[in-house]
Amino acid sequence: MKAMCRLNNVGRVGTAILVGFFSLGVVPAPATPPLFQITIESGSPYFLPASATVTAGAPIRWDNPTASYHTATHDGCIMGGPCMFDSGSVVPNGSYTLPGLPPGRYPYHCTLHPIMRGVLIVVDQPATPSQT
Ligand SMILES: [Cu+2]
Repeated sequence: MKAMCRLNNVGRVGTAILVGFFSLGVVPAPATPPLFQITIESGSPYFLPASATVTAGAPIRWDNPTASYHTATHDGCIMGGPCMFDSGSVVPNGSYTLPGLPPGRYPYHCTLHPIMRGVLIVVDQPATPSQT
């Protein structure tokens, strides 16, 4: 009598599958122009620089080192025009960053202190980056 004893080894189930996450998060995009920084001051001219020429798409950040709340509010927000940005109250030692604006001229003010006024002049990004 022959007894057949078979061992069925169903091993090797562990085929490692590596799922790459390379496609998540790295989106080729045009280089973002460098951040433009504006300082809020308690005295004139209040926004430094008060008249700022900024490249289209460049992030713009207002820093508030003063002891008071301030806003950076596009004039359009209170004049029935398109409201392109409004920081809301920026706390002392806080800041507000605007991701970027299309080309144009954007007068703005502080809603808490209407005497505080500034203007952003947003210009097209140069076709070829200048190297100086
Ligand atoms: Cu203010």
